[in-house]
This record gives sequence, structure tokens and C-alpha cells, in this order.
Amino acid sequence: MTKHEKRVAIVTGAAQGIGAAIARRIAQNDVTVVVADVNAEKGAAVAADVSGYFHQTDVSDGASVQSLVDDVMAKYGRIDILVNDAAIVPFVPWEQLTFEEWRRIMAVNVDGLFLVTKAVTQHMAEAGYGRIVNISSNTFVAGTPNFNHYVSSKGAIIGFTRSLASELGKDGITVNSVAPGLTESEGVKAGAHNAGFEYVVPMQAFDRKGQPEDIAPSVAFLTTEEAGWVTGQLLVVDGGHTRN
Ligand code: NAD
Ligand code: 4PL
Repeated sequence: MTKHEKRVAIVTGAAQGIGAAIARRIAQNDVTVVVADVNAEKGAAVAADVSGYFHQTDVSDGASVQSLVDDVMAKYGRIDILVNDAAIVPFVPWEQLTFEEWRRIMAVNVDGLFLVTKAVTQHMAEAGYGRIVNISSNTFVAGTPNFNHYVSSKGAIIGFTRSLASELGKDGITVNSVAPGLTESEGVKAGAHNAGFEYVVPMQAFDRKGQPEDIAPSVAFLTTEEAGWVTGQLLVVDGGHTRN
């Protein structure tokens, strides 16, 4: 087949929340978006919405990730952009945190980041072009309590980004992190973090709850060709809650 004309982006975790907003925003840049998520029903709906493509993927499973990348390469012949958004956002005080729960979060938030990035970079390097954005969290800056494993995983993402950027510049690939603050995603709305707005909003420069649409444009910028002189960076997008 001939190579797809438009740039192709894989957005993991794009079935809902911040990932879905990122998929929608990137699609506005004349990019074909592949939604990669465990949630088939919602993932397919977002993909249809952006005239993109859905591949059911568990980012913590190497075989699942390889099948995603093989499928996208067979269909489009290119992967220009990768946004690593898929993650589990838990709420567990330190006293209740077990090693099993620690491993569960690391398997998705950190191993998943490694597996997807590893499977994609060889194709980007062959093309001599790539844009990778990894979704961290401002909890790494703030030291937010009640999910030590999550905050640790989000710190790992920043180290991964800084180091990989140094190695992939030679291939024309940029690697950056975006750290959102507390954002009213489906996941947050349904869970314990929803109560966090009460203390987070007063610390922000702006007196309202952050929305997925507040995060997406900053991520989208880093996926553009003209962001090519920005790499290895952490962009905090949290309404002024923290200062990095
Ligand atoms: P969410 O829970 O609303 O959505 C997460 C998505 O990831 C879901 O569609 C889910 O199905 C998918 N997912 C989970 N495990 C997966 C796996 N193993 N493989 C593939 N997909 C998987 O989350 P959100 O609030 O939109 O958060 C998205 C990203 O933003 C995460 O990286 C999160 O850590 C980060 N973040 C969120 C907030 C916030 O307050 N919402 C703040 C800072 C950072
Ligand atoms: C400030 O990333 O950044 C709660 C839940 N509070 O997931 C987050 C803040 C949460 C955050 C986050």
C-alpha cells in the first residue's frame, strides 16, 4: 500500500477524559488519530468522532502493544506522533498501600510507557521524524498525598522523558512531558479525587475546575512540526497551582 498522506498519531488512554480531549484537539491539526485504549466501547466512539481508528490495547501487555503498532503500520505505513496518556489514577493512603497495588500502578503507568514508546520509536527513527508527549502530573511537583505509587510513577515519566530526548534527537524525534493539575475527567469525577477540587482550586491562579480541554492544546502544540526545538521538557498545565 502507499503511505498515508496525513501524519498519524497514536493516543493511548483516549477513550475518555484528558486522552479523549487530546485526540479531538490533535485531529483538528489535520492528523489521523489512532485511539488505543482497553475500553472498546468508548474508544471506538471517540475514534469515530475524530474520523480516526480504534485499536483495543492494553499498554501494560507487550503482545497487545505490538499488535497495535503492527496494525497501524500495516494500515497507514507511518507513526509520526505518540501521546502516552493511558494510566491508572488510584487513591490509597500510605498505610494501606501494598506492594501488589504498587506493582499494579507501575505496570500500567511506567511499564506501559516503556512498551508503547519502545515499539514506536524504531518506526519514527526510520522516518527521521517523531513527536512523543508523555502525560505526567503536577502531583510530582506538589508532592500530593494519598497515592505515593502514582506520584512515583509520574516522576518516572519525567526521568524517562529527559533521558530519552537526549538519545533520540539524532533521529529527529522530540520527547516531552506535560503535567496536568487536577482535571475534571470522567475518571476523577467518578472517584475520590473529585473532593480534591475544594483545596486545589484556591491554590490556582484561576478560580475554576480544570477541564480536559484546558490540557489538550498544550499537548497538541508539542506534537506539531514547529515545536521541533523543544525537547526533554516538562510543561506544567495546572491553572497556576504549582510552579515547576
Ligand atoms: P481517566 O481515568 O478518565 O481515563 C484514563 C483512560 O486510560 C481510560 O480510557 C482507560 O480505559 C485508559 N486505560 C487505563 N488503563 C489502560 C491500559 N492498561 N491500557 C490502555 N488504556 C488504559 O483518566 P484522566 O483523568 O483523563 O487521566 C489521563 C492522564 O492524565 C493520565 O496519565 C493521568 O495520570 C493524567 N493526569 C490526570 C489528572 C487529573 O486530575 N485527571 C491530573 C494530572 C495527570
Ligand atoms: C493536584 O494527577 O494532579 C489529584 C489525581 N490532585 O490525579 C492527578 C492533583 C489528582 C492531581 C491529580
